[in-house]
Amino acid sequence: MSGTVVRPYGDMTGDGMVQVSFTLPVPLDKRAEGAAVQLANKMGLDPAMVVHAKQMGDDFTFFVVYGRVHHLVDLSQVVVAERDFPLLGSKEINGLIKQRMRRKVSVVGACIGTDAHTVGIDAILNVKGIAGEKGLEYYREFKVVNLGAQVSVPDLVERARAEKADAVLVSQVVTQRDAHLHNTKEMSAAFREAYPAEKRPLLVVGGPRFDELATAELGVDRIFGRGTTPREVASYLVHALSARKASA
Ligand code: B12
Repeated sequence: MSGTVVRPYGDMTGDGMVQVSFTLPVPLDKRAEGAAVQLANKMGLDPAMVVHAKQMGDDFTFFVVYGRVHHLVDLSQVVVAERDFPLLGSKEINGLIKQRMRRKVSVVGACIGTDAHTVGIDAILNVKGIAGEKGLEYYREFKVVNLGAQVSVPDLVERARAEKADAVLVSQVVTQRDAHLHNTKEMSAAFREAYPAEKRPLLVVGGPRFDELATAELGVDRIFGRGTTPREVASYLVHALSARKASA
């Protein structure tokens, strides 16, 4: 095995052992366990062993299956969204906004659609922040309006206009029936319709289940995934807004 090729580690290095969990719409019995093993085999786990099974209500069973996969991962072939801007401290960020924008940066944030999961956007925007970092409200040079939960796209566009937003930050946590993708596309289309290209605010979405590489597909400028910290977002905004200003 070369240095860039790896396989999962379970009990011993390179043994290929993985654990997966899923729910089948059947009550718990021997046949249900057999069905879970068959599914795991079809997923490429061989051998596969049910290590946990718990009936949920009358007609469902939750399984944890442990087994061996024979696939290898070539690290040199992995494509990810790399951070293409420097990670700055709060003093530097405030200083650069003053120097390059010569005014405060206006940021409007919200959870859109029916999504009421505000903890993520609050972590990025509110002073309390997350992971020991303060949110954007703490930065002297950001003017932050956090609209909270279940904001409609037309209301978001209207408020962005009223606040002369430089950036609109949207959170989407619920992914059932791809709601996060549909809502984000609706939002980006509405901003494109409402603004001439050079005046449109930066569109930033975040949430734990986004693919950070999907910006073009969703029509946004940047996507942030799970574990994002406010400093990363503030650094990105300074970088992207400065670049825009320089090319205007
Ligand atoms: C707390 C919580 C709730 C609370 C929300 C309270 C609140 N004010 O936010 C309540 C109880 C209201 C709730 C309700 C529901 N919930 Co809920 N909830 C959770 C839970 C346990 C934690 C979410 C959370 O706060 N994470 C912590 C934050 C800090 O993390 P984060 O959101 O990922 O944010 C970070 C990054 O993603 C990123 N980020 C996020 N947004 C943004 C935005 C921008 C601009 C940027 C830059 C970055 C960024 O930065 C953040 C900081 O690092 C999760 C399960 C879990 N453990 O994740 C389920 C979960 C999200 N909920 C779920 C569900 C199904 C629901 C309900 C539909 C349940 C129901 N049947 O009623 C309702 C829906 C309500 C609604 N209308 O939206 C599912 C979603 C499943 C799916 N695939 O869509 C989850 C995953 C639970 C599960 N395993 O089933 N929920």
